[in-house]
Amino acid sequence: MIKTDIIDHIVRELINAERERLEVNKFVDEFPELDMELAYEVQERLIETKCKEGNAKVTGRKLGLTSRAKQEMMGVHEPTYGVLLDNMQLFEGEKISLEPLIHPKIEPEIAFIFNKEVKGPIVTVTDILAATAYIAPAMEIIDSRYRNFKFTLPDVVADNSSSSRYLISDRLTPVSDIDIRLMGMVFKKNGEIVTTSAGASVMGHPARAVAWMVNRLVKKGQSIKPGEVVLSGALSEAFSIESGDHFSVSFDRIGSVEASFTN
Ligand code: OOG
Ligand code: MG
Repeated sequence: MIKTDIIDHIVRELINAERERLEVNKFVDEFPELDMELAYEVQERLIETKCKEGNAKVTGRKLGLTSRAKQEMMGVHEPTYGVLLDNMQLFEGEKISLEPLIHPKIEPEIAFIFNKEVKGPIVTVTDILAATAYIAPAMEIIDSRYRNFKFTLPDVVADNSSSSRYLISDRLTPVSDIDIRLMGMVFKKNGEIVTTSAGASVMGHPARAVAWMVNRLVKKGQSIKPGEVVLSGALSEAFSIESGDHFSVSFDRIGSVEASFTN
């Protein structure tokens, strides 16, 4: 198959899997040419198609696999990124239906909300913080379209880094006098602590993960735009969700956010 046909094929399979709640086999076996470069091309086409056919709009971006806990859990050793769309956004207080999801997991994240453009190729932690209007507690619901949530790095990149839903607290905090590295995090499931972490678990500094992405986006002529949000990547491993579950993430200094799930 020629390259554009491979891209189209994978995009169709991934969109269909999400719509029909089906797991698909990873693509690297069928298409050995699926390297990281091609995978990001698939991701780009996937997002274009979703925007066109599903009338979705880009709200920001997400990092994936930025903490050692996540890399070990998924058996990969490099971060990835993906795109957030308006139809992925959830709001505080709403019950979240598991009905449209395949095998969702939830993870604690830090959201960056930008009020300035940030463009690579040599963006640093300081540049990211200078362009950040607010940070906020967040949770991401990931839902890999791959069978048993198993994939290689190019597979997960093609699948928009497992993006499914995201939830950001309405409490926004200016980043100015906060050392995000030292912000402790407590993650609870049904009232019990399931894991704890701190900002530094994300590549030493969550803003470093954001800078890493921005410096790669420039190869595609892309940047973070004012008003966009970026999720740092999970500070811990992810947890499977069942109907009736309630999760909360609390951070030092910036507050907490909660999510309740139903059928
Ligand atoms: C890939 C997405 C990882 C994170 O925060 O680490 C991610 C996956 O684990 O399925 O969103
Ligand atoms: Mg995540």
